[in-house]
Amino acid sequence: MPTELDVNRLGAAIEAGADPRRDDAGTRLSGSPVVVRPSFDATLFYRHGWQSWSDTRWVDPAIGRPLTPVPELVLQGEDPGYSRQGRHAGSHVGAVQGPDGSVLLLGALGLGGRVELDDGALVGRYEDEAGEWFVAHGSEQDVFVEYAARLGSALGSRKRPTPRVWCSWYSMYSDIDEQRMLEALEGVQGLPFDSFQVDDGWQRDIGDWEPNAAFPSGMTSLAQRIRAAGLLPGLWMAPFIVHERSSVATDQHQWLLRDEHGSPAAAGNGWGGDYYALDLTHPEAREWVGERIRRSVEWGFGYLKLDFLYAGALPGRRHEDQPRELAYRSGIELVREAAGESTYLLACGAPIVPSVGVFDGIRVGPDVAPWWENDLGTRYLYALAVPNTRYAIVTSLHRLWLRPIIDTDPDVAYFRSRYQMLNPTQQRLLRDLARVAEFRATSDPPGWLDPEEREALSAFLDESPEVRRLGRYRYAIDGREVDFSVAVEPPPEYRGPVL
Ligand code: 9PG
Repeated sequence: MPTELDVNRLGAAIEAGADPRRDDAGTRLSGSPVVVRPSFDATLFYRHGWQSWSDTRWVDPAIGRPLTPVPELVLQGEDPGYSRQGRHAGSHVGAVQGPDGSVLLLGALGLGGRVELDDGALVGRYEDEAGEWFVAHGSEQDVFVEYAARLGSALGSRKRPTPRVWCSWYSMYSDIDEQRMLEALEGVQGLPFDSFQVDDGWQRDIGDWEPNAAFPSGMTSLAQRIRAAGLLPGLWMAPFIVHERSSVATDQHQWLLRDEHGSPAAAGNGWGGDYYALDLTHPEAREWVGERIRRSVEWGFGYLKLDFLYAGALPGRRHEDQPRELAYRSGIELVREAAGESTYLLACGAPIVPSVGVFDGIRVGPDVAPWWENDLGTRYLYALAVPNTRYAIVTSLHRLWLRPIIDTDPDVAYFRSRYQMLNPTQQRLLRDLARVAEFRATSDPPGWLDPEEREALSAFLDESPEVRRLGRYRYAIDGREVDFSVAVEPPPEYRGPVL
């Protein structure tokens, strides 16, 4: 018989879980599994994706389908092992909404927690050592605020001024060179940016973090030019992955995460081949990562966008038998130590909760794109993390509760009409999301903007509007009401051009 331990008028019965005790806003318990059964029938389940790009939103448990078996290719962004099970499941935190709109939340305060919806109950499990849980029942706003506060106490939080960033990716993609960077730098003069960030394309290879032939003057020189322009030099790196053709992958087999057969574990496919994950418990691999980070800071970069970080937390065999998210945590702590306290570290493609307290900011959704939706990816393959603005908005919007403990980067906003398939309303929605998330970035080279668009960008970077939350998807921005539900449930006429 389950014992009713509704210590705080929880709206739920705790059917499994050790040592339940009162907390001023809910209940703490420990163990694995813990089972928390709402006293109501769940009408919605909050599914929190594992890493930056993973699907995060409220799903209807009756008709919303969990991720179903689809080719491995499209599982990118999902936590391996959880995406193929038949139940709705998420990482670290899950919640259900009742018919009266109240929300019951179950959230892990440690690294390896997973929450699924099983026969109407929230079931929390730790992958390895059992840790602590926080349970609360109340308004959506309140329970997530309380969970974030407890996560901040458990894992730390770093709040410092959020830089306004120009990033090269969403206009030039990997087609960058020194000349193009200097032209863009010239173009942003007079616009109120704080950081100028060079994205993917500067390096010789993934795992070979030296400037390629397109950057003949080297990275120190580029960083100096950026600093001389009054901006904080920013650089993209993917320090936890190595391409199969890189010298680390070919020469340092013992540094790689292994699968059950002892072969390098697959971490993904891109840049014309497969890439592997570094084993962050291996002392020499750690030394190498630290060295790469220290060097980019020595080059003069004070803002690092560190990408594809999930690789450090993939399941596999490691030099030291540590839980995978603990290995990740020790890897990012090493990165922080190498980068120094004053370097702004932005995590991308990163497990969300395990990154809290170490990074200054984190990407909270998949990549935006100059189009609204990618029908092939989202509709037919159920690969919601393919670049598309609609799901970038949806996922980011459902992660804004993290803002008190880590900067939430919803990705760039667009101001350009050139190379643009988003209509003006869709572009406005993306800018409003940046205002609500309080993270402002764009990739538009000022040379692509007409005077009016440049003016809009300048005003956007300068303003600090008063933002009020009016509902799950409704906000007032300086008194102007914005409704993001058009992205969550777009009316047919709103869907706009597709790929
Ligand atoms: C650079 C880019 C940008 C971007 C990042 C990340 O294959 N994939 O699934 C895939 C996902 C995301 C992605 C690239 C590929 O984008 O989010 O801002 O830095 O890397 O390569």
